[in-house]
Amino acid sequence: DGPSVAVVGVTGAVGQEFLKVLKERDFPYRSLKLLASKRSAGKHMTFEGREYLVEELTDDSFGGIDIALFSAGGSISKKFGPLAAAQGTIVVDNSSAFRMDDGVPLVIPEVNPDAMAHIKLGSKNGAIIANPNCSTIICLMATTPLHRHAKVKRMVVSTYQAASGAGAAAMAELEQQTREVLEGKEPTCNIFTQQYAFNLFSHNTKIFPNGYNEEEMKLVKETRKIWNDQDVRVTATCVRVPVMRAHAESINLEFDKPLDEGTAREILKNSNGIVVIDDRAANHFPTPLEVSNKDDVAVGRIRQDASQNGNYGLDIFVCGDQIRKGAALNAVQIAEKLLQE
Ligand code: 2RA
Repeated sequence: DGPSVAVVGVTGAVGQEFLKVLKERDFPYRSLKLLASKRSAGKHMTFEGREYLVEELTDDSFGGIDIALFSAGGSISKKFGPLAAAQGTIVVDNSSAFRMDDGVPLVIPEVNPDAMAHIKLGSKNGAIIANPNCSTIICLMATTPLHRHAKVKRMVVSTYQAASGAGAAAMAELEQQTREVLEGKEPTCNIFTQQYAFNLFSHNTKIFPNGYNEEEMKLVKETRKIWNDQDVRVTATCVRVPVMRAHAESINLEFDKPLDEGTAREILKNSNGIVVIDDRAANHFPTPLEVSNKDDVAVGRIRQDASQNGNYGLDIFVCGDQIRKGAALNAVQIAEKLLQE
């Protein structure tokens, strides 16, 4: 008999994807508890042939729960994550609340599984394991296999981020605005302060004194923590683009030793969770639509950085589903790791 599992934030885009992924991967839960805010509690959900009542999240929700998957925003994670861990639950948290805490592993199972090796299911001590930010997961899924072969000294990332990263309401607003604009109407702007359809804009997070926004600083800081390398130089520009649910990223890498594009392509072809789409003759490279609702992160445009001498630099283009590998799949894979003795 498997673990008892709770899903916190079950009615959100990621919460719903948690259920989808648990089902598709036949996760062996013994029991399932669906938790949401007071506003969403009371709904009924049918899942894997069983009827569930969505319960309101309270301090007492976690008694007897082995694993809790959280995706209900940072404030809910901050309030209930430690409470659940104190009751012996292992929390896998998709929010940014604990990602940079020293005692909290920040994990991409294909990249740094050892970071969570000390956390054991069934021990009376609970724990919190943090799911990295989606743009970080997608970036590091593609770059870590190369980094393991030739150490990355510097990484420059430009992201093209989907509406789903701002939640289900943002996806709905993009669709609504697109219809409105095509009908010659004023676009409805509730989630974003400006027109999103047929437009793009700097990521909708706060700007720090250094001029970077929060999304960019997540990429910088989370990369250093996950690679356990405080010296790697990372810079990023994060942009919101009118795409539904998959992020795209243009990444420039500088290595400490030569890495030719042929070797890089072979490394990536043999990397778990990666599919190489790099067909120059057909001009076929990763696209958000092609990776949407899929597990793998797609990598293409693999080429030597022409601005670098020798083969010390590479440019690549990466796409990954933000709700899946960028959030729900990665979290469920962390939960699966807990099942492995
Ligand atoms: C975004 N990374 O895409 C965020 C979602 N967590 O806005």
